[in-house]
Amino acid sequence: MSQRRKFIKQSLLGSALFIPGISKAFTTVSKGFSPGDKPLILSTWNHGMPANDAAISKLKSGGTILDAVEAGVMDTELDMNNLSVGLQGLPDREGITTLDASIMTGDGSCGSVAFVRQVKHPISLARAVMEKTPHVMLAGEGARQFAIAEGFPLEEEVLSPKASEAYAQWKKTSQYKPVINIENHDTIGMIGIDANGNLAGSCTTSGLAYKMHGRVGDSPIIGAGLYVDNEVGAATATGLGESIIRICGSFLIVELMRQGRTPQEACEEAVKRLIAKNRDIKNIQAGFLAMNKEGQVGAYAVHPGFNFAKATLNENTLIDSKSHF
Ligand code: SD4
Repeated sequence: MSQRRKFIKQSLLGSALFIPGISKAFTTVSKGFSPGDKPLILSTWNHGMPANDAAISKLKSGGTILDAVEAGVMDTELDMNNLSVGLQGLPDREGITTLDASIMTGDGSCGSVAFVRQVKHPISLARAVMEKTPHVMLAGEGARQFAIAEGFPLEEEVLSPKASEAYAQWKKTSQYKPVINIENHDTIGMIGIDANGNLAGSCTTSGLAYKMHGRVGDSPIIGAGLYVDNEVGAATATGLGESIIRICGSFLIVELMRQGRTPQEACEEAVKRLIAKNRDIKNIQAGFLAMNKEGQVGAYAVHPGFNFAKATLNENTLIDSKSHF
């Protein structure tokens, strides 16, 4: 039996061995989850179900794990019933929908766009930033110019009927209180691993409803909304972006896993840290989703209501996350 297998077996028996220097190769099995399947795709909220299906079908048709996490969230970006992702998402205070997205692979390649308008698939624009520029992040008008140069069609800037109705309602009081859903629909973050252990992730959102014009959340910030490292695992976040940026949430989780925590333990520690670093936690929802390179899974949120979808080649399941409160 290899050293690693021996270690996992011991971990399952409840031992908490920590071997400095070589610990990163050894991870314990997440409590409550069976040891990993590969390939595996995880994504946030109910809309993760159809997104996972799209990602898995991309893998089945020969796509890479990067192709899969892009195709998966593109499905959500087109969902007219989704008011938190894509151009049909709820607008900012000025009535303009602006989008944030990021994409990353386990070798450290990453790209993102922030505060971008009129682009139907910001995740694909983020991928183009990653693959075709020397940069990691493009924002606002520059991102839009890059989209034009790359041949992305620009959409007409009109709110979807549902967003328009909600905005009209909001304008009656125009209360400056960023709205974060604690129900089961919001930003999509997706992380995945292929059969060979290559990881990738994606995250895309229209951000907080009725945010200030120009506000950027955690989703396009590498290390906050998304982080992926083939040596360790991957994490993504949803919820109030400001609270997640403050703790570099996704990077924190990957680093905790590198130090030997399970994905579940790492997500719980990140929520603890977030609670410690943010005031008014009653009104802040944030949720984290992680996997390690063994394909073991963790999820945890500040408040109840967060769920995620977990898909293998044969099965796609919606799972409720545990929460601190
Ligand atoms: C943001 N994190 O822009 C996103 C919004 C979100 O659940 O995930 N809401 O802050």
